[in-house]
Amino acid sequence: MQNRFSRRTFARLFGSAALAPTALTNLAIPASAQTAQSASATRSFPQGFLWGSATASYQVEGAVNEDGRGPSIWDTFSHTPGKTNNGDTGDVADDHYHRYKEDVALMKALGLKTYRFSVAWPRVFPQGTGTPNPKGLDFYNRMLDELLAAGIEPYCTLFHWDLPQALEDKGGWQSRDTSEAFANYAGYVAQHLSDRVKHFMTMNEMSSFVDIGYRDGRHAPGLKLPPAGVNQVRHHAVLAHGLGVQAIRAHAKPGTKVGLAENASACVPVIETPEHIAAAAKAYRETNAGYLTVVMEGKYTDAYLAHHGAAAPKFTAADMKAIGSPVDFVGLNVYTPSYVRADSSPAGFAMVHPPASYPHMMSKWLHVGPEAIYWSPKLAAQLWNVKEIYITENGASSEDVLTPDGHVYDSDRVMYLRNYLTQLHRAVSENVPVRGYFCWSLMDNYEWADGYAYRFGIHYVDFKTQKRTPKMSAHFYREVIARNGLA
Ligand code: PNW
Repeated sequence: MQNRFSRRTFARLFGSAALAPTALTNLAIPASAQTAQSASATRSFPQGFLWGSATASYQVEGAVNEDGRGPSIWDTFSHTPGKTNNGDTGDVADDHYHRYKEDVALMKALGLKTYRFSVAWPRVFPQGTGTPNPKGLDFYNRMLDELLAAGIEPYCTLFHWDLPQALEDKGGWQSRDTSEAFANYAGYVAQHLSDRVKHFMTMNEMSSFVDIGYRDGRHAPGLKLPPAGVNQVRHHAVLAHGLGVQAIRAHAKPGTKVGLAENASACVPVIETPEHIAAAAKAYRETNAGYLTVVMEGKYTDAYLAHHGAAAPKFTAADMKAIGSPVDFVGLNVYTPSYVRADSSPAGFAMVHPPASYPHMMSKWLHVGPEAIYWSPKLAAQLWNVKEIYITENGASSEDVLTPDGHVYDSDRVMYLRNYLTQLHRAVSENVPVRGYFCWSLMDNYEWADGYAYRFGIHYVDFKTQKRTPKMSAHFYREVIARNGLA
C-alpha cells in the first residue's frame, strides 16, 4: 500500500519521465561539483579499483538440456513440487546461454572493469567425473572471448552450488569422493581457461550451500542431516576448496591467482569502542570457524571442536594441510550484519539478535547494515594478514516495478548501495586491502528457492520476453564507476 501510494505521489509531483534513464544519462554535472569532487580525494576509490558485477551459472544460464549438460541437484530440487516459490526452476532463467553477447554489452555500457561468473560443473563433466564434455567448456570460451573483446576482466567461480546430480546420487558432499572430484574438475577448467582467466574462486558461499542445503533443507539437495552429518559435509566442502587450490596451481598458467568467495558472517561491533571491536574480532574467528577460519588457519578452532564434541568432523592431518593451502586472495560476499557485543562469558563475546523491527530488504534475511562491508574485510585482513580482498557480492532484493514507460525507480536499492559503498570507502581509506567490488547482480535472475519474484538485479528482466532494462541503480552504479567514487 505504502509503496503504491508513494509511487503515485512521486508521479504526481514529478511526472513519470522526470527520472527517465535518458535524463539521468544526460544529467549534466555542474562544473562546480566536478571541481569539488576532484578536489576532495576523500570520496574517491584508489586508482585501478575494480568495479564489477556478479552472476552464477544456474541463476542466469538456462539451456539446461543443451550441448550435453548433465543434470544438477538444482534441476532435481527445483522440479520437485513444493520446493521453490511458485515452482520456479532455472530451466530458462535469463537465457544467458544464448544471450551472453547482449549481456556483455550491458556490462560494457555500465563501464564494468570486471565480471564474476561461475562455470557449471555439469556442463563440463556431465557425470561429475570421467570424460569431459568439450561443448560445455565451449560456451565459456565464447563468453570469455566476448568479455575480453569488451575490455572486461573475468573472475571465475568454479562451484556456485550446481553439483552434478550423478555425484549426489553417490552421496554428494556427504562423500569425500566429491571433494576429489571437485579438485579434478577445478584443475581441468583452470588448465583450459587460465590463458584468459587470472583469478579463480574455488567455492561460492560454502556456509550457504552446506547449512541451507544439508542442514535446513531449504536449498538443494534438500536434506536435514543431523549435526555430525552436517559437520562432515562442511569438512568435505573446505577439503574440496583446499584440494581445488592445489589442483588449480598444478594445472593453471603461472601467475594465476586462486581464492574463494565466502559469506563470512560479517561481525559488526554494536558500538565502536575498543572492547566491542575486540569482541567482534573474536566472534568473526569463531562464527566462521567451520569455513573461512579453517581455510585461513588450516585447523579447526578449539572452541569449534569442543562445541561439536562427538559430532565434530572426522579428518586427517593431510586433510588439514590441504584445507590450509595458502590462497592469493579472499573474496567476501557481504549482505547482512551480525551484531556483536563484548560480554564476560569465556568466549568474550555475544551475538546480538536484532529485534523484529530491524529494517530489511525484500528478502527478510537481508538486514540493512552498511557497516558489515567495513568490518568484514577489516577483520579478515587483521586476523589473517590478508593482502588482497574482493567484495565478491553485495546487493539487495527489491519489489521492483517496471513503469508503463519502461523505468524502474529502485530507490531502496540505490539507498542500500550508496550506504554500503560509503562504508567500503571508509575501509579502503584506512588501507584495508580491498581491490574490487562485485555488485550482485548484473540482472534479475533465479533467486534459488525464492524463484524469480525476488529481484537482485541492477537490470530489470522481463522473464516473458527476456528484455533487460537498466534500473535507476544501474545508472547510479555507472556514475560511481565513471567517477571511481561517490560523487
Ligand atoms: C548469495 N542468507 O546467497 C549467493 O551467492 C547468490 O547466489 C544469491 O543469489 C545472493 O547471495 C542473494 O541471495 C545467499 O540467507 C543466500 O543469509 C542466502 C543468504 C545469504 C546469501
